[in-house]
Amino acid sequence: MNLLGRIEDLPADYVAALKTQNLVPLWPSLRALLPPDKPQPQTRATHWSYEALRPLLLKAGELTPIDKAERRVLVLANPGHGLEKMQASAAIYLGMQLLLPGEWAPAHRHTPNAVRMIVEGEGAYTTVDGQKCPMGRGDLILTPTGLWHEHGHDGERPVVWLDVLDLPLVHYLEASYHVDGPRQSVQPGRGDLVHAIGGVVPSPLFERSDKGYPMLRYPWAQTRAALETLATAQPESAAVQVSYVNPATGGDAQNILGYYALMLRPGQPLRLPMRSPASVFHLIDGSVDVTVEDQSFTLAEADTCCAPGYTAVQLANRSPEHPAFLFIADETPLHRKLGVFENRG
Ligand code: 1HN
Repeated sequence: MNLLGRIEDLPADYVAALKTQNLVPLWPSLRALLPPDKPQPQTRATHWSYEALRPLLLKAGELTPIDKAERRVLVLANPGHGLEKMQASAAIYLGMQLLLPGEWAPAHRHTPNAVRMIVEGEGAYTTVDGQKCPMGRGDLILTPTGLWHEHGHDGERPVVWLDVLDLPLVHYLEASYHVDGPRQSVQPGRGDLVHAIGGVVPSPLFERSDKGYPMLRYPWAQTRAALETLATAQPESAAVQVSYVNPATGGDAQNILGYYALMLRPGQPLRLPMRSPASVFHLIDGSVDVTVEDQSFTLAEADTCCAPGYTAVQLANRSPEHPAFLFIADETPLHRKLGVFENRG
C-alpha cells in the first residue's frame, strides 16, 4: 500500500488558501474514509449491567419528577462514540426508561422510530395511535415514525423498559423533530391478538387493511411459545430464532432497525455470522456469555450489550438445564435498503 501525502506535506500558505475557499484536499483523509478490507468502527463492544444501572434509574425517579423530564431515561451510551453522542452504534440509540405508579409521560410524535422492550413491572401501558398497549415483561411495543404515543401507569411498582430508536441515523440525516399533542382518546382494539396468529390476517369483505403498522404489540408469551415450538419441531436446527415482522406484509416490523428473538437451548453455544450491521443483545431470561472478538461479557437477566458490525459474535447459554431467551436489535433493514449489507459467514 503506497503512503499518501499528509496535510503537513503541503505548504502552509496553500492550506490556508484552500481554507478561505472552503476547499479540502482529499488524499490526506482517503485511507481513514476508506480503510482497507473492513470498516474501522467507532462502535465498541459494550456491556450495560441492569443490576448496576437499576439503582441509578430508581434514584432518577427520586431526583427528577416526571414533569421535569417528560421521559425519565438513562441512555446506554457507547464510549467509542463519546458518551455525549448518546448512541449505541451508528444507527441505534438505547435507553432505560422509568415510569412510577400514577405518572404520565405526555403524548408526542416524532420522526425517529422507537420500540420498547419491557424489562420489569406491571400496570403500565403505552397508547400508540389511539391503541392502548399493556406493558408486560418481554413484550415488544412499536412506536413507528410519526405515530402519537404516551405512557401511563395504573400499577403499584416501578416499571422499566428498554427504548430502542433509530435516532442517531435520523438525527444525522437532519430529519429529527417532535410535535407535542393532547392526551389521546383510546380507540377500541385493532386486532393485535388476531395478527399474532400466524398465517391469517383480517380481510373483511375481501379487503386487507392498508394500515402501515397493523400490529403494535408483540406479547412475549406468544413470541416465547413460537420459539419453544420451533425448538421442539426442529430439534436439529442450530439457531432457534424468530424475526418480528409486519404480519400484513411479512416484511420487517420497522423500516430501519430489525428485531429478533433468539432461544439458546440448555448449554448451547452459537456462533453468529460476521455481518455488516451492528447488533444489540438484551437478555430476557437466563444467563448467557457473549464474546465479541477479544471481549467477553456475561449477561444476567435484563442486561444489554452491543457489538459493532463486521465482527463474529459468539453466544453461549451458561445453564445446562434451562433455555435462555435474547431480544436482538440490529441495523439489517437499513443496510439492505442502502445496498451495503454483507454477510461474510
Ligand atoms: C421518546 O419519545 C421516548 O416516547 C423515549 O418514551 C426515548 C429518546 C429520544 C427521543 C425520543 C418515549 C426517547 C424518545
